[in-house]
Amino acid sequence: MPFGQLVIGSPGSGKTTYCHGLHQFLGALGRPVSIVNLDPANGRNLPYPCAIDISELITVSDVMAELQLGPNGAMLYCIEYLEENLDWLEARLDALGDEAYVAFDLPGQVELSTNHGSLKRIVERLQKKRDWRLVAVHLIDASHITDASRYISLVLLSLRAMLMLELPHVNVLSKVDLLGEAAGAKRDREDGEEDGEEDEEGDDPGADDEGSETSSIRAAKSGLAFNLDYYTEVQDLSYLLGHLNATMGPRRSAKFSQLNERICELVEDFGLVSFETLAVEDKRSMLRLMRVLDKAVGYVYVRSGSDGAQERELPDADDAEMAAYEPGSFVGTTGSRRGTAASAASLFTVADTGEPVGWGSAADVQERWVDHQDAWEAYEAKERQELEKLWRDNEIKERKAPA
Ligand SMILES: Nc1nc2c(ncn2[C@@H]2O[C@H](COP(=O)(O)OP(=O)(O)OP(=O)(O)O)[C@@H](O)[C@H]2O)c(=O)[nH]1
Ligand SMILES: [Mg+2]
Repeated sequence: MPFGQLVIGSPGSGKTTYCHGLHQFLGALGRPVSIVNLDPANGRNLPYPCAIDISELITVSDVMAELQLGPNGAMLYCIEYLEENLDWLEARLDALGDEAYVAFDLPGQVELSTNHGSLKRIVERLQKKRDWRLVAVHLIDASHITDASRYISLVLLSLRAMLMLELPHVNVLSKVDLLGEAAGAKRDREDGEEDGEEDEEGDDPGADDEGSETSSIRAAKSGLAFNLDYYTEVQDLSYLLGHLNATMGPRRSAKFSQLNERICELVEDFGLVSFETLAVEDKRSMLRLMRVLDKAVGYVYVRSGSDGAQERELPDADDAEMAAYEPGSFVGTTGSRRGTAASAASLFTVADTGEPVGWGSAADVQERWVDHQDAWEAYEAKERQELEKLWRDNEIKERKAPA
């Protein structure tokens, strides 16, 4: 059965870059991956090899020229046109085979995933008629969390997309490697503007916890109002009210405060939104996200027993870790085998690779990219140099060794 990721998010949130990264990452793991460009505004110079490209069917520029529409109207027209000609897409997706794993690179127009019906209907048809298993990956530029009102807007947007698409859904704060920079710029602006001004903010979300003073001071120093895990877990939003009200400026009124309060309550009542993080060039970050996505879409239980499936050396059938992952028909004893209930391809490249050290939580991401980015970069550069030297030395030794 084919699997796929529907990569959605606002303009510039990193969808195309992520699809490219995913192609390289899954390719390196030996997993199947095809990228489908469904953004009719993407030119032909896409960074990834494109398995299917909507621009062969229709492009925004052609629609703008022929129908005298603006870019947004032309985009919506293109997606409606795709819906009407879904056979075109289905035939090409079928050709990728039953074992396909596809990432759909979508346009940045958020209305496609929040209120326009075409994308939802396309997704429904792929799921119902073609048995596709899809997960929505909603990318959101992490720099928005430095501003309370932008953060709340994006939480609302994420909630809306979740309710609209009705898919397994993973929201992702993208470009976390730039978060330190964004937060630093915000801190510098505020230092300049509000020196000595009294703090109007709510209490710290960790105020009752032991050591909370340290964490709140750390957050304030980083330029974020709270630590990163507050934003990823969408914890008690009432702590943001002070920040939200402070951004209203002269228009500030009791009614606006109440509106903010109701919005926060609404998001909390649904209790659906949380965020993963992503720095696309960082392998550990990609690995962590893939583990979450594979679980969300059920890829950990995929079979790899069709023709051409790779044989892999697997551990003993009595292996406790292996057994824990394999529901149902566990066959074979030792050595290589194919097509067990939970495939080697999925489990041993994704689910069972062990937790990437030091990258299990938002606190680690904050440590790496916000609080001590320079120190980590220096450490990693040194590590890289040492490894390169080791490789060079080994190469020289091998060349010198008699054949
Ligand atoms: N530093 C950093 N930059 C990133 C990351 N992901 C994307 N970018 C950059 O963000 C910019 C926008 O990325 P795109 O992949 O084009 O974003 P998009 O969501 O496809 O944009 P639209 O298709 O216009 O909606 C590019 O300059 C990317 O190089 C990331 O993880 N880290
Ligand atoms: Mg794009």
